[in-house]
Amino acid sequence: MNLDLFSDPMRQVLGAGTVVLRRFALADEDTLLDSIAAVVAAAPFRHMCTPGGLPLSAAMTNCGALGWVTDRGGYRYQATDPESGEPWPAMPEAFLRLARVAAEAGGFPGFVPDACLINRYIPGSRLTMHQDKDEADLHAPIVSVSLGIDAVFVLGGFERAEPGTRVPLSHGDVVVWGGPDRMRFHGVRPLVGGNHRRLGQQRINLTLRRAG
Ligand code: MD6
Ligand code: FE
Repeated sequence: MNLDLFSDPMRQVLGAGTVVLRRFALADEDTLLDSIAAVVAAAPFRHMCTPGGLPLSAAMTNCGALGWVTDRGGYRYQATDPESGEPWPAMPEAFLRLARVAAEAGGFPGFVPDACLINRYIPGSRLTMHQDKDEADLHAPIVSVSLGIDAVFVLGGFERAEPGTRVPLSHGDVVVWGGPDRMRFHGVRPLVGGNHRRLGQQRINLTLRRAG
């Protein structure tokens, strides 16, 4: 008999400040997908280039007061979409609410993101190991929402070369991380493929941040 009344199979603790909330975003699926479509209609996905001039494998866009961009000038957050010169689309209510309740479930109450980077992957797309360190307040958590086909997220250490833990992420999974894990290297393995009933051969990842 299992007397561990507190273990929850939908909740996986990966580190002192990192928890995976399995299927946490599923209840909001329709609203999230409609909100993403509206953002993408105003600020289409594009392949931004690294400061070295190489196009990123994942296509990206943003919503919220600030958006993350990279180009020959470097990595930064800015209030306008460089493609249009217009402000990024507003942060949808559904994103704000999900970020708040997920962060709270992960031990970070009162989280109000001002930036959401939206990544789109197709089979073969990947994200090389990196740290997220362009945000003004590195004490705030990041809430990451996976939608569409499966991916393998790699949660590394504090040095780029450290081997990481492979974390499979599926549609609706939410990762909340912050505190002592906030500066860990992490990345996404090349997507294998698959076909998702709502998103076809795509994975869309939302990362909700406090950037300003
Ligand atoms: C992705 N995520 O899952 C990429 N960064 O597609 C990230 O790079 C990331 O999931 C910071 C915090 C959480 C993340
Ligand atoms: Fe990241």
